[in-house]
Amino acid sequence: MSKILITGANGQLGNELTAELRRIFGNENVVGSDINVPAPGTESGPFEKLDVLDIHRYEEIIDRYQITQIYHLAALLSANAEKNIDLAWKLNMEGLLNTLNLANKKSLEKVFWPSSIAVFGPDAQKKRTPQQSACNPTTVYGITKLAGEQWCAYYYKKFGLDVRSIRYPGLIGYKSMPGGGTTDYAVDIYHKAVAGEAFTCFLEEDSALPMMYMSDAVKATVELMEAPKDKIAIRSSYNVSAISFTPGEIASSIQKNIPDFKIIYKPDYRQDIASSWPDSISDEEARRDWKWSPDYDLDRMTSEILQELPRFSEKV
Ligand code: AKB
Repeated sequence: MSKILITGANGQLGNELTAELRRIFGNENVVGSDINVPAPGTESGPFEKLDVLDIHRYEEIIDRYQITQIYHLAALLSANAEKNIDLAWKLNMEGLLNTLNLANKKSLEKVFWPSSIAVFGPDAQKKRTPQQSACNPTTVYGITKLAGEQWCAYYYKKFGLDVRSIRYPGLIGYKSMPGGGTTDYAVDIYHKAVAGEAFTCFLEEDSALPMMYMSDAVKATVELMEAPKDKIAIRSSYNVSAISFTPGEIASSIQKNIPDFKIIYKPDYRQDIASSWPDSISDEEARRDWKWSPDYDLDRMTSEILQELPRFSEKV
């Protein structure tokens, strides 16, 4: 029986991935952990406060619950990382190395670690960026993700550790708020739209970025982790793609449902981060190796979020 530990379980992805893994493996077999403790009574399974830089506590939790798999999600995202480069390097790198070392020491079955489209820099092919395009990131977050990918590949080659990874695009969901990413405007915009307010966008109207609806991101993660080991040809991290849109296009998609919704453009430092990333991604390898295929396009995602967000906000 698999016993799973998720770090960063209170984050945007962690929250929804924890719920899905508990649905699949049973509540008691999925241990959530985060530096921030959830509100009392909101957890559906075991939860531990954990700073992934505290390797002794990390090891103690693995031992106590007899963990067999780790989903290591705790990290600083791109915009926050630019504001605190030392912490970004420390948390993103040491957190990953603690995870890989402990997984190796305890001979764990599998590890999942999220990389990002941020591994690409301005010299990568802009449209339908291939898996093997130049990786010369110009953000500290991208540098940590690129180094992390190389560490994952190293631990697989050197120690046979079964580490699997996805280069996530911007993730969009309505069940929890993201923190400190460049693509997060595409989450905030829906909150303003349902509140009947105008949205001030920190990116330019035509700044295209690769994006993905949260249920596709959770599906991709579970499918990658459940795929047979011999199908995982890429041990750094897989490109995955779903949707690509600009702030102007997401605003138009919202206006199909809320015609008087307004967007105002006030680009800030995050525009430089966005401009250094691809517009869209090619994910041939993920489609070939573990049959990846997304379910949501922009309009389907927009209608679902606009319908579900008010109901969800009432419940919490
Ligand atoms: C961010 O904007 O930092 C993240 C990412 C693309 O990895 N959502």
